[in-house]
Amino acid sequence: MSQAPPANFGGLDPAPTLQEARVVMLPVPYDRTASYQKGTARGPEAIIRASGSMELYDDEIDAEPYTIGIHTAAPVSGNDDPPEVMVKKVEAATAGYLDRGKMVVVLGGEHSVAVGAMFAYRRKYPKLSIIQLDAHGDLRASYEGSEYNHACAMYPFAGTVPTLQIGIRSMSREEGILIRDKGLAVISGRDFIMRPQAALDALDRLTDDIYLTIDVDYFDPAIMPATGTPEPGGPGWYETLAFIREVCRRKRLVGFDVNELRPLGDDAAPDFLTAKLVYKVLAYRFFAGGRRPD
Ligand SMILES: [Mn+2]
Repeated sequence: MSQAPPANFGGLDPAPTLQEARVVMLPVPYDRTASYQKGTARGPEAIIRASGSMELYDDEIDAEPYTIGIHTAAPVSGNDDPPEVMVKKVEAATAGYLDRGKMVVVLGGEHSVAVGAMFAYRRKYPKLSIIQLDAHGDLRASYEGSEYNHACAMYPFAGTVPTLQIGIRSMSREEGILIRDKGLAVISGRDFIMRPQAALDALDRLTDDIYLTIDVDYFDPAIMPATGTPEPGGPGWYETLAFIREVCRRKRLVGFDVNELRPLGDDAAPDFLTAKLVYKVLAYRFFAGGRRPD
């Protein structure tokens, strides 16, 4: 048995300090409001563990993205906190790192871990737009007694900032009405797969500063079975990467989160997919967009 890599994103040795890092990984091991299956609280740890066995060289873009400096922070919040407290803690932590000039990458946890991060980013970037990759609309005003339930993650932002929701293929009737009434930009899983150009055209409706929130149930369950509420008919790996790369080329990706990984334990492939997804987003943001790593 070889020695386990250090417990930070990328298994970096030595682990970059906050001072020398451009990017901060912020684990939020939280699944208190999960409605179907618990277990996403173990997501951050599984992502970090898998990332320690990942190649740090990106062959697609011929770069080593970890050289920007990736600092893994201590976890914020946990299931002892009610959702509104968790959201506040994530918002405060995110705002603190943003003030120090860092890009914060929240690792969930259920999708509600993104809400506090998006509040903090919106304050830092007043012209923020949000792109959501997800199977579900997450547009409920409240669910099971809380407005911070994972099924409500996008409600505070939809219609308030420009949004683009991609991969959506499951929603309530009320969410469907909201989408029509507010004229929200929503591209279903089917449309994204059949007409990827439609998603690229929709980018024109967004501002330049983009926040990306990725619920892994966006992906087809064939490659991402490890999530609490899987939905058939999701996009695959390469078409998703191509889209994210194009977002980074056309816009300024200011931050992102990845959430809803529910580790299976005996199948590590989804953990590796999620870790690599995080690393690919960093690769595109800092090395493939024709922009300097600022
Ligand atoms: Mn979601």
